[in-house]
Amino acid sequence: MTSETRVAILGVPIDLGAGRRGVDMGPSAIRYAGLSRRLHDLGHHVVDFGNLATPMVETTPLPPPDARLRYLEPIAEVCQRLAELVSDIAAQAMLPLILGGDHSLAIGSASGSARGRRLGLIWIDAHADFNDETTTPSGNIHGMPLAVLTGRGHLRLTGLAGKTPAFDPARVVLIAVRDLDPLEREALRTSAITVFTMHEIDRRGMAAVMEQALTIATRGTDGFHLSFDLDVVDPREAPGVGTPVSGGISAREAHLAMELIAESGALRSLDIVEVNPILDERNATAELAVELALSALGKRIL
Ligand code: HAR
Ligand code: MN
Ligand code: MN
Ligand code: MN
Repeated sequence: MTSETRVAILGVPIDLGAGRRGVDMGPSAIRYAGLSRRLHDLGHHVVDFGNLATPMVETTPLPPPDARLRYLEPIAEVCQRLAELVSDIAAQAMLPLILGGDHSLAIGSASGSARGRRLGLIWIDAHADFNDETTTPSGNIHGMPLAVLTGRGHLRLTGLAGKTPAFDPARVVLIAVRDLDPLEREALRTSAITVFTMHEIDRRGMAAVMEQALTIATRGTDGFHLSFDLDVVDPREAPGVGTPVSGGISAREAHLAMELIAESGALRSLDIVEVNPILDERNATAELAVELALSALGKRIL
């Protein structure tokens, strides 16, 4: 029923890009929820590549209090290795499934996936992650990956796809955003990225929004990368995330989005990020992450 995909799981236990600890344990929690076995039961061929080696906060020099790009060097180094690995996996006709970890890792995963091909980008997140060092209120790099991937940011980060920008903003869609910083908002308004805020989802429904998003991300491309931040789901259903924001999409709406993504047949790689087991309730958010990955990879009720 489900067409078999060769899925390559890769964990990136990093939390240097976030302002709060704990998302480094996300890959373990998602694996513990049965990701590999359940993908296999769905009919896929699954290879778990384990975790990328990542530095931890305790053994990394603390950035100065006024840093605008906190932990730039270690994050850039991790993202560079991640980009190589994802690019190699994709070249072997496998679909990379990257487990986070904070969202800064998408700089590496999405860049690696976009090497040598023209991909669209679908970003499902409560946040826009569109800050740079001049607009960030926090200096946290997990608030910057979408800016970097569309060509705005530090040179250590913007070139990892072997081209800048890694993604043409006209082929990038941001979905279910509801928390923007003032300068980030201005940058987003003047960019060519298509933004569907919570307002559009409430008004038009997830199905209509996703249909349009998929058209944008696939027109003239070789498929798309999906970056899915669990904080997009309302904290009542996904409490275990680094930066919860109320007023999010329901778990059902998230499933619908994933099911339409699977139906498109154009998904080339995906990130599942920002799961924070410290704040979770009996691993419910990690279990939701697994369910959503299954939907994105073809799980159907009937
Ligand atoms: N916009 C804020 C900042 O730049 C918060 C970013 C939070 N990011 C994530 N990823 N959790 O979406 O600091
Ligand atoms: Mn098998
Ligand atoms: Mn994010
Ligand atoms: Mn977010």
